[in-house]
Amino acid sequence: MKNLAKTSVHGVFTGIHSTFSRGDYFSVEGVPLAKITHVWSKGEPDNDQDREGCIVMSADGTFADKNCSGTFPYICYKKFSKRTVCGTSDLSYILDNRTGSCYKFHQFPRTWSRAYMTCAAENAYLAVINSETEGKALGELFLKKGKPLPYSGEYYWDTAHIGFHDWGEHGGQWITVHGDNLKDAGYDKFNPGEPNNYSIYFMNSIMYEFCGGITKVGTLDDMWCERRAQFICEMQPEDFLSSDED
Ligand SMILES: [Ca+2]
Ligand SMILES: [Ca+2]
Repeated sequence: MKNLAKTSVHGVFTGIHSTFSRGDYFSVEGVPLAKITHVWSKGEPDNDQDREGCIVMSADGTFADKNCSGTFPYICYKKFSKRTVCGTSDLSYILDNRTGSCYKFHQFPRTWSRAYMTCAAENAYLAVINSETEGKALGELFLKKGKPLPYSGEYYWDTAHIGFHDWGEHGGQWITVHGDNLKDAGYDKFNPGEPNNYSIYFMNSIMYEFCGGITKVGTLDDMWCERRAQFICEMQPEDFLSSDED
């Protein structure tokens, strides 16, 4: 980490924080700071304005406490483990032989952009439907894996986020996260009456439906990006296989 931190003049976030009890630092794995070799930067830790609960490693390798809401580069690490046919150690990704893609159904509802980020963090992407077969397969996956959510305004309960979006000027131009329009991507079958761009007044502004979703019968719907929904990530096993042959 010291070597990597050298490249950032502002330092990098470590996984050491005191979220649970201010001033009592532990790593994300639960190791107390006392058991981690460290040297504090000059004048640190100062818990400036009583708002600092995360540790940043400076370019010289010393530690400073900082506001967790601050913006710093960060380093991810992952233990090496055996990968499945999908190219990931995440056993929730299942290969569907009908489409040749691997999918993971996320039951924890998120907004569209958080769902997008979650898939990216798993080395996948918000599912893109490329054929009638894939539309059907994802509808079935939703039907099978979808979890009943509380019937409230906070969640979609019959639509899941997938990877298309009304980009740019928000003029009803539906584009996948890979940049194709739906027809070119291979599937543009909206649910009857959709896309309807249903609008409501929300937090002092009008909210329109600029994000893409799928129903349990595999048809498409336009949805509010900010309302949380379950979602589907997709990854291509070929990416893993071909990179392995190189
Ligand atoms: Ca696909
Ligand atoms: Ca709609």
